[in-house]
Amino acid sequence: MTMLISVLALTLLRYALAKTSPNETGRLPAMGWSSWNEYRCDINEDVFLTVGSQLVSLGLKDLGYENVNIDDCWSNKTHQRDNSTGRIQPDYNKFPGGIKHTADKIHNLGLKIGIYSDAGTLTCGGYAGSLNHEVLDAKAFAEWGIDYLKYDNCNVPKEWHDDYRWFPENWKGGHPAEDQTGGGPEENNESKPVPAPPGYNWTDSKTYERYETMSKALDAVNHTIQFSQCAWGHARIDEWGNTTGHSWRMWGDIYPLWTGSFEGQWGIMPILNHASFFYNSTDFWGHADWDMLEVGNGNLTLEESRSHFSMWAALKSPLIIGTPLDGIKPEILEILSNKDLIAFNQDPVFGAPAKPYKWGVNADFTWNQTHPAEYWSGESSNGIHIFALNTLDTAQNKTIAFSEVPGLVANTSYTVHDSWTGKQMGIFATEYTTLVERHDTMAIRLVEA
Ligand SMILES: *[C@@H]1O[C@H](CO)[C@@H](O)[C@H](O)[C@H]1NC(C)=O
Ligand SMILES: *[C@@H]1O[C@H](CO)[C@@H](O)[C@H](O)[C@H]1NC(C)=O
Ligand SMILES: *[C@@H]1O[C@H](CO)[C@@H](O)[C@H](O)[C@H]1NC(C)=O
Ligand SMILES: *[C@@H]1O[C@H](CO)[C@@H](O)[C@H](O)[C@H]1NC(C)=O
Ligand SMILES: *[C@@H]1O[C@H](CO)[C@@H](O)[C@H](O)[C@H]1NC(C)=O
Ligand SMILES: *[C@@H]1O[C@H](CO)[C@@H](O)[C@H](O)[C@H]1NC(C)=O
Ligand SMILES: *[C@@H]1O[C@H](CO)[C@@H](O)[C@H](O)[C@H]1NC(C)=O
Ligand SMILES: *[C@@H]1O[C@H](CO)[C@@H](O)[C@H](O)[C@H]1NC(C)=O
Ligand SMILES: *[C@@H]1O[C@H](CO)[C@@H](O)[C@H](O)[C@H]1NC(C)=O
Ligand SMILES: *[C@@H]1O[C@H](CO)[C@@H](O)[C@H](O)[C@H]1NC(C)=O
Ligand SMILES: *[C@@H]1O[C@H](CO)[C@@H](O)[C@H](O)[C@H]1NC(C)=O
Ligand SMILES: CC(=O)N[C@H]1CO[C@H](CO)[C@@H](O)[C@@H]1O
Repeated sequence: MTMLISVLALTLLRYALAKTSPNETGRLPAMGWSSWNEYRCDINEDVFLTVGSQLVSLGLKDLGYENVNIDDCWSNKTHQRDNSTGRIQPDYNKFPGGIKHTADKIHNLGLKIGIYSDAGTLTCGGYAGSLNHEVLDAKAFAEWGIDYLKYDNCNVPKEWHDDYRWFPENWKGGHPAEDQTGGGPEENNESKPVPAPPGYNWTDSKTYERYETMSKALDAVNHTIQFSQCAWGHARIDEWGNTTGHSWRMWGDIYPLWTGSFEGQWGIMPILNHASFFYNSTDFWGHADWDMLEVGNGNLTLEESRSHFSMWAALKSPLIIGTPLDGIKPEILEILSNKDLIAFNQDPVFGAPAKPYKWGVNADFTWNQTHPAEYWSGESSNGIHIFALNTLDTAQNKTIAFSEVPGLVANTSYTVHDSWTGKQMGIFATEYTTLVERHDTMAIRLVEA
């Protein structure tokens, strides 16, 4: 009983810490579509209205993809703010009727609309940022009917630089709980930042202050706006992001590559390697964001797109589609429409993500940007989900030994459902083996037989 009470108290404490919002906004990972990955700055109202109607006609809205998110480059680049009111100005060539006009049309489709700003003086694309204009901009967004804000981290002026810096890309392994100093100096430092002392509380950082200021400005407006904090994992935002917002980016930008990086943007494996260690901060009301989906983009093979989608669903990352819906290939639409994986991502009862229970190619807890953890599992309302990623360049038979999977009970038979085919594969008591293609992921769900 005492045990039960302390567990309850702990649970309540956890939820008391996180930012919660009306209408369950941000309780579950966000789902939607964003213009950045494929359109970059080449956007206009038509892009979003077309996407909106396609989310509906392709059945994606019914699966939960409800946000149509305008990313960078929507505002007036040359004349950023109204001279007398200071209000941020839309680019009227791209949005002839203004943002509210677009928002109203998106709302008429039963969808939500997202916008983008930056916790610096300028956005990454050089448009107006919201630093020192948080209250004004939050009001404008609310008046326009904006439901979701992605808040980026470019062009932070010197006086707002952190005293200590933690950049996830500089972290090279170990156990996160034992590493407050990880990251070390920024590579192109002007100010020679030093690593934080052990036990440093990152809510004392200026990054925290920049994001908290916008968080409070959003709380003060008369419209619920989901807050997606794009601070790239800096200043250990995973330790405090659930108190200021609903999600927080964990790493630099994603790129449609299997492994390695391209011009500072990262492939799927390096991101998943970081996630193999830093998955713990996600629960209801707060989600580590491993960046928008590249499913169907670049040179990712179909198997790689499947792995990308299943692991992002498993991590309970926001699922924000980053591919054009116009002429989307049926096999790509099928991946994005996977009901079993979406159900895991959006489970109303279990908030924790899947966790690695075994690395696979390398010894457990090996930091390796080509071969991250391969075996993951997580509990859901529909059973235990297991994900087995094949990081090797040839097809592999992969075996799930039930005794290794947390939550499975010894000497119990389970019905195995294949999340990709939707088929029941039979009843198994000790293990389940199947062929996993190069860079593909086995995704199964086990229910006691
Ligand atoms: C918010 O994050 C902190 C730090 O990771 C964690 O202790 C707390 O449980 C989280 N709260 C919720 C509701 O997940
Ligand atoms: C607004 O201010 C800018 C810079 O001070 C000036 O160049 C511009 O003429 C002003 N525009 C209007 C409409 O007053
Ligand atoms: C930007 O604002 C200036 C000043 O109001 C205006 O002349 C110009 O047409 C605007 N540009 C766009 C693309 O809206
Ligand atoms: C960091 O400081 C904040 C604000 O004072 C506090 O709520 C939080 O518990 C502290 N975190 C840790 C890990 O001590
Ligand atoms: C906030 O919204 C409510 C409901 O729409 C409305 O009744 C109220 O007047 C609004 N308050 C302000 C300050 O706009
Ligand atoms: C909750 O959702 C309903 C229906 O969409 C909406 O009318 C209402 O304004 C929302 N309330 C808040 C506080 O956002
Ligand atoms: C995740 O959290 C659990 C429970 O608090 C802890 O035992 C484990 O060490 C954490 N793992 C990592 C990688 O931080
Ligand atoms: C895809 O591969 C081709 C040929 O190797 C290369 O030229 C192109 O840049 C790649 N595309 C992406 C998005 O990486
Ligand atoms: C990653 O793991 C592979 C397979 O064990 C190994 O060949 C490679 O050297 C490792 N890379 C690093 C950077 O440790
Ligand atoms: C996988 O297992 C099957 C059945 O035992 C076998 O026929 C096949 O050769 C194996 N494939 C690989 C790549 O090991
Ligand atoms: C599972 O079954 C085996 C063989 O019947 C038996 O030796 C073992 O004790 C059982 N384990 C549990 C936990 O019941
Ligand atoms: C470009 C630059 O100034 N780099 C310096 C960053 O800080 C490290 C450690 O203090 C120096 O070794 C670099 O020269």
